Amino acid sequence: MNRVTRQILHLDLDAFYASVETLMDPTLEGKLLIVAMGDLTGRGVVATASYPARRFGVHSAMPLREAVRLCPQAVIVPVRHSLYSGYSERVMALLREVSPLVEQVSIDEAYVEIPINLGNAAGRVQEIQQRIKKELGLDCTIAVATNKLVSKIACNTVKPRGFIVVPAGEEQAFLAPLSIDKLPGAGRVTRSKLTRWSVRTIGDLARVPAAELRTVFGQLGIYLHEAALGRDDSPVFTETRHKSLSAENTFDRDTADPSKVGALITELCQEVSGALDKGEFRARTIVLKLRFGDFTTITRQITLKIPIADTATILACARQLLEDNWNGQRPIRLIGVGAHNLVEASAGTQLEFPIA
Ligand code: DCP
Ligand code: MG
Repeated sequence: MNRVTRQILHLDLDAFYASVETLMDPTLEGKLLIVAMGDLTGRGVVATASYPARRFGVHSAMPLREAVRLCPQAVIVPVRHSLYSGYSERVMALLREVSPLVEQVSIDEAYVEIPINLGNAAGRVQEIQQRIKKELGLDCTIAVATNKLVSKIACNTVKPRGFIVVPAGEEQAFLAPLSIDKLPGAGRVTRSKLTRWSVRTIGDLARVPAAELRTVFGQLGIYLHEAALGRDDSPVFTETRHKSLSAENTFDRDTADPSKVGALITELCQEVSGALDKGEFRARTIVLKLRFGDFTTITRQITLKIPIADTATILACARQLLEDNWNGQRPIRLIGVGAHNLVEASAGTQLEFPIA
């Protein structure tokens, strides 16, 4: 098989928001700590919890009320996004010192492609972990594997303060004993369909014939088969390969008023369109982000055959996504519109509104 062997590092900071809050107030060290969004008296939602608090069953996205019931002694502090962004940027800058091929995937998570000929890769990677601790005061977990999928899964198996290398050729064997819910993309619905083959582990999934998975799941089936074998060829997207633009805004008060929702979406689409024009970009993918009153957040996207930049088409995409994902009644707190998969303006012309 003609596979390029790569070394991909996946880094994820441990209990990120809680760790930053502890840096700000060292008396929180080792405490039962919950960082919460929204109303701290009960209507809020848990953003994250310190590892000691997790032992009580507290986890991200849990209603705060429930978290307080499980762990009444916990100290609760509100989220401070701008503070965490600063730390996030410093971590990413440090990673870029190691390799220019850094793909940030969330506020506290990144993939780094390490040069294949880098001597003593394991030692170098552990150095990064130590530097993040020493220079920024933060704990993180790092995994290295030959692809993004395996490094991400591996990282989650050794949290917190973990370090793991999955050697080339051992991907499938490494994944085999892990529960199927560790596989990104195998959500609740997919997992329930997989019970027909009695799939409980990733190894069980690897034994299901690819053709059967394909019949039941289509494209997703092909992914599931490849993933279970520990294969993933997806590239590490760096800034230049993966530009995106977005605009978002929060309502003063959660609303289900269609005219207010429509007006904000129009405004955001105009903003994104203006930014695309300015950078002489066009976008292949339009993303709508909705955060509802209970802080549940969804992002949905439409990918177009031809890249676009004009407000009318961006708006048509955003409205379609809204129609498909909002019942017109659930109060909305925040709306975001994003343009992803950007190309230079000269690379495509707008002819129509074709949805892939
Ligand atoms: N976050 C959030 N709401 C969620 C999930 C996460 O606000 N539903 C925020 C708080 C987290 C940060 O994003 O600190 C990073 O998310 P992670 O999933 O990486 O969680 P942690 O870093 O807190 O813990 P872990 O050690 O499991 O990575
Ligand atoms: Mg994390």
